[in-house]
Amino acid sequence: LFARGLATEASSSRMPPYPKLVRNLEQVRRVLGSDRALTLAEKILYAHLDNAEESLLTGTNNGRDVRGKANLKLKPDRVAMQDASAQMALLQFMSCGLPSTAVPASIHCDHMIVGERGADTDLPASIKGNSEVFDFLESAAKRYGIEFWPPGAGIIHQSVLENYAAPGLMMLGTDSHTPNGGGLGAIAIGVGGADAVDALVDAPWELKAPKILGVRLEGKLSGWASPKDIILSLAGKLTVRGGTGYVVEYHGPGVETLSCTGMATCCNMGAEVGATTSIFPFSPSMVPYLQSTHRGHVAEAAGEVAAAGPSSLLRADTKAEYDQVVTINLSELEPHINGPFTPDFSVPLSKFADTVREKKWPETFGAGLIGSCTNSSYEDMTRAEDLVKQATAAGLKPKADFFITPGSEQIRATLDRDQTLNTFSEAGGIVLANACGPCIGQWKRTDGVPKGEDNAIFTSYNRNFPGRNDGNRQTMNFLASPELVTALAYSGSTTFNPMTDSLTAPDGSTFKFQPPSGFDLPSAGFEEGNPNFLPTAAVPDASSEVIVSPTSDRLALLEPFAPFPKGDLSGLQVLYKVKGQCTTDTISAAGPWLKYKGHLPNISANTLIGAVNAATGETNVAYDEAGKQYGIPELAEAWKERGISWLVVAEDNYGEGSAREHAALQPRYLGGRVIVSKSFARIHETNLKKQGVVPLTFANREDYDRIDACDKVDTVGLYDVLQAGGQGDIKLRVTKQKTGEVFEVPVQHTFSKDQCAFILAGSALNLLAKKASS
Ligand code: MIC
Ligand code: SF4
Repeated sequence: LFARGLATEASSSRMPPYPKLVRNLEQVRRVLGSDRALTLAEKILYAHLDNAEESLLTGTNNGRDVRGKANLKLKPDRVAMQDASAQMALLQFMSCGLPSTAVPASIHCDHMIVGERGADTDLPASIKGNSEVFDFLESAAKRYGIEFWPPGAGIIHQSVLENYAAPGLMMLGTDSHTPNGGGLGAIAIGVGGADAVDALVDAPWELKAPKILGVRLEGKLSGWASPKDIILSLAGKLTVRGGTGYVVEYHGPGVETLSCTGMATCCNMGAEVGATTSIFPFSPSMVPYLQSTHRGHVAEAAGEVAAAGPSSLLRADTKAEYDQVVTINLSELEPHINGPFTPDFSVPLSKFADTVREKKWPETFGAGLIGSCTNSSYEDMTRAEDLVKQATAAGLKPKADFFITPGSEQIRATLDRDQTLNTFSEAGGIVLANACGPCIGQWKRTDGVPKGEDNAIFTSYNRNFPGRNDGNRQTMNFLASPELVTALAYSGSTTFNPMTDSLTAPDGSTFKFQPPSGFDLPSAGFEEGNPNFLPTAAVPDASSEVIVSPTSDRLALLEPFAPFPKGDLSGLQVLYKVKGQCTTDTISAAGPWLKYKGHLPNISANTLIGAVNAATGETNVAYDEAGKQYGIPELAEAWKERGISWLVVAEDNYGEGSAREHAALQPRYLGGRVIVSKSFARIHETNLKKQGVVPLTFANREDYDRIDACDKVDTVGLYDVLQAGGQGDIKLRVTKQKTGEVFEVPVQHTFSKDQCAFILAGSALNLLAKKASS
């Protein structure tokens, strides 16, 4: 073991470089013209450009059309990685041969921890079961000077909010909910491991300049409505694709009425609408939050920067223009429930019971789960506690199982001190480890619901894809605020509306919940908790040996992928034509597969196993040229052995959901060269390019109907486009397997010059390694 310690007020790496950023913003204004009004997101992003002039003036009609056009080359201030994705990120970083990371970085052990019986038993068991991976991460952290938050310390986004996020900071995180940090005014972006490596080696990180979607908040929340309802209702309006290519920027008078942690919840779930990130301007509630999390010095410095008013780095210019604006009146906002199976099916509470009956969803449910990285703030938990106290006073117990996941040791210890956890436990609630647990399929459900049986659960999490929590694709996960999940758990009924309906107490009396009330922040400050959960110091130590055993089934060093051939791709075969939703969970399932996150050959055995066959409606059933039936990864493997490269044909928002780069690495490893879809989710599209897989979209969406499994496909013009740095047209020449008919379909791409270079080199990592050795 090596030194652990909380970074204190003196820690410089937790202070955004304000003087530099303010200077950079002045330069940006010089480049774009001082009369150009900027949004908050633009200010922070552009102030992090490596070369403002080059990024903002190239291909942008002399700076007039930056959004959606410019390729921003950015220098983030820090990187955070979670244990599942950090393995691949570090394996890639290690192959660059540097002694330490170029920017401060942190690793958070959260995804590999199971939720079953409670923290005391689950945590030691999970540490034991994953010791090889945790040891690898800890030794790499020590070697390269990365702060290591051990298992039990908390979930990445909660720890980042409590320690690193700050107004004006720009950070990358290898997890799609990294935008949680926008609740503290940071531009925090979720990326794949290869993108994180750019920042870790000091190479500029590239992002197509996002458009800006303004969300204007008016009024003030009251009663049952909570910050979660802002984003649940917004997700209903925007859908899972509506935020693609946008930063969601909150503004308007309602902002000042929200708690800092409530704003983080809104930003967290911006990932569910596909947004690049979400952000709030510097606002009053950020100050006490920073102070109570030992960063009074950051609050003070940010306050000084923001004092310049709307023209400052930390606020939008008065005349800032948004590409789209959605207005939400908080005073009229109703609680919402989203789901099942997609986070954008949003129903106001008052209509939910009718919807349940109409859709024939189960009228009872088995479990209510609150907490996670999305909703485990002091405010969330004390509001839930208030409801539990009301029900307990009436002699009621939850009818559904009730689980609580604190987001971090700091919040857990504080809630423990203030008796909140005790209130939950006495009511029969089970407090799980400070980790992802059930949110990522690490839930050993013990209530005996058979696999394959329709059933419902309510969570205050952010995701609800099929099979996400308990591995049962029939479990309908409804997303709601922690308050609502708690109240519903007392009825066990999906049609219960705590705002209007009553329950019968054991003494026969009628019980009706009063609207919940809680506290934004603990009046006695936050507790530090178990000192063993504090992070290690960020001092590189070359003597730390990073061990990857050649016989391990959990970790494997990466072999470089072959470079692109000297010409177009020919003789590709369609491995699978996917119907409907295809998330990164579909492409690379989590749950039991999480243990292979550091072992590309082993995890590749789950490739696309959740994907629905467009021809037959079957899941994970593929057919080869002779009609022989396979599982998808098995067919890919068989074709790989025969030297056949393949492609996948898919519908909209392919790769939605997470930052999981395994969803790109695995197809690449198994011989996948092209994904052609109706549209892509942003992080996944970038991940594909970084790993040398070519993402293309149909120029005519109907062409999806013309290509089938086992058809042969050649690219036409792809090689020239790659060589020309992204200029020119691409087509696919399709030869129908059944009839021999040949035709061409036009396709589109979004390659930047740099991305062309990655694809030609075989992967971004190959290119980095080439640059490092030359
Ligand atoms: C998720 O919420 O889906 C995850 C698990 O946190 C993923 C990361 C991963 O798959 O490693 C994410 O959001 O990016
Ligand atoms: Fe963990 Fe769930 Fe948050 Fe992802 S969304 S970081 S799995 S708690």
